[in-house]
Amino acid sequence: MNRLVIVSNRVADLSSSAQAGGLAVGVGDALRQRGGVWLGWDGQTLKYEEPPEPRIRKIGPVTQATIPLTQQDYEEFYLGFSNSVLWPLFHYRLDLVDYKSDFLDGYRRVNGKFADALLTVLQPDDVIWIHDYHLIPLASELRQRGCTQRIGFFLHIPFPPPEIMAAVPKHRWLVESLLDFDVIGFQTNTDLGNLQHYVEDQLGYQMNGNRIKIDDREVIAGCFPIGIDVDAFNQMAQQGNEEVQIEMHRRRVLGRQQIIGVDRLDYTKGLPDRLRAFGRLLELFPELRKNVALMQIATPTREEVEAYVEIRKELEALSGAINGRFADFNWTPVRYMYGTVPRDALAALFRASQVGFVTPLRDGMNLVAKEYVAAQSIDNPGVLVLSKFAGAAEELREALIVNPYDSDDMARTLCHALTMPLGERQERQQALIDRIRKKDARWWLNTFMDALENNQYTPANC
Ligand code: GDG
Repeated sequence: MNRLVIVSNRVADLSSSAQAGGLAVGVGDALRQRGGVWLGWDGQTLKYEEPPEPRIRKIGPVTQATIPLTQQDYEEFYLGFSNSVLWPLFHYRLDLVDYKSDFLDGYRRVNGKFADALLTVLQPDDVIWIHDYHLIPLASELRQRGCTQRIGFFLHIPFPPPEIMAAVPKHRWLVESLLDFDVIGFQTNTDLGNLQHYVEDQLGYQMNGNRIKIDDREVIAGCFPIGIDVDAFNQMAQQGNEEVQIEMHRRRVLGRQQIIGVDRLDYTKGLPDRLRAFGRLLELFPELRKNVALMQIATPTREEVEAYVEIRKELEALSGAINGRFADFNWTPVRYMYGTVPRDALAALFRASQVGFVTPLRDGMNLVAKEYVAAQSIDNPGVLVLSKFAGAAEELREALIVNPYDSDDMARTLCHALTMPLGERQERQQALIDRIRKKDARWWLNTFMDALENNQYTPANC
């Protein structure tokens, strides 16, 4: 088996249980299974350039190789082009794009820096798997430096339609760079279709099945929905967490149900709309007041980008307004927490909540939806309420699917979920757990590796 070298913007601390972020969870699960090297930014910003050699640290079967960035890199590449241009744009939020030409220079420069660092650790038989929107030009940078290994790319976030892509400055260059990979992986068929439209209509290439012919090369473009380690998460949920158990017991005595939401505090996750829908539930169904609460955990992220500061203020105001309007001396309708919770407590909270409320306005996949399903017991499962704009909705068809822009639809669906009979809950749970088991973390790794190492890809898998 070839050595696997993974590259992503950040390298997660595999020894910590408080990781927040889907890429860290997904890639961490995959690397623990197969072993290999993981190269990325160490999170440090320096005033001066350092030599390209990364710092090496071994954790079990994984070698972590990390590099620092300069303050300028951080501002232009990370906060700038990656998170103020590509992130909003790929999530269909043209209104939030904040572009400056320095950002693009920084984006190119840092991709070159990643290529230089990678070359110092690469061996001839390695296979390279690059992750996410920060590193789209990396294959092209590596090829320019003579790298001949197979290189794959997985996009964790949506790939927008050509009309939206056209708003990225130098979008043609960006998509041409994407085609320098040997395998390009997307979360959903919608994303894959959007790439196909772009390459056929804008670049004039033909996609035959899942292959795009470019001169004498062939690129595989496929759909590889990311999965989780279902058993490990279920076990964590079963083992429980003492504080969560006590809290659950208290709620049982009071006959109260809990709706749970867990997200990075990102404007793509639809948090204000979610809180408004919960407020609408209490308005439309007064009999539910004092019988249900929403627990929303919002994990800090990208706090230096202005749009994130705004949404935090908005959420604090909204949760305050709902509580001010509906709370009683012995009932708080919204429990809003801005912080990070250990993963085992999260798993136990999912299991102890009657509804998983996952309503992004746009999301590549959304692992929280899969984790909520994995955490349930089949004896008395909760109900997943899922936005139709999450990539996960393409697979998880037995969830209650909602339009996150329609508060009344969400409120009624929440009421349906809270009152659903046991038999129907069990049927839905069984179907959902079968789906996430079939396409779990191992499936994701193996199907991608099959395409990358063996040039094999069967779209029927999707
Ligand atoms: C990107 C794409 C795609 C959250 N809060 C805490 C915590 N988390 C964990 C969750 C979950 C992960 O972070 C979040 O993953 P998501 O998939 O929901 O979302 P993104 O971070 O936006 O991930 C997404 C993903 O990449 C994978 O490809 O699904 O569409 O946007 O695992 O449980 N974990 C802990 N404490 C928290 O407070 N421990």
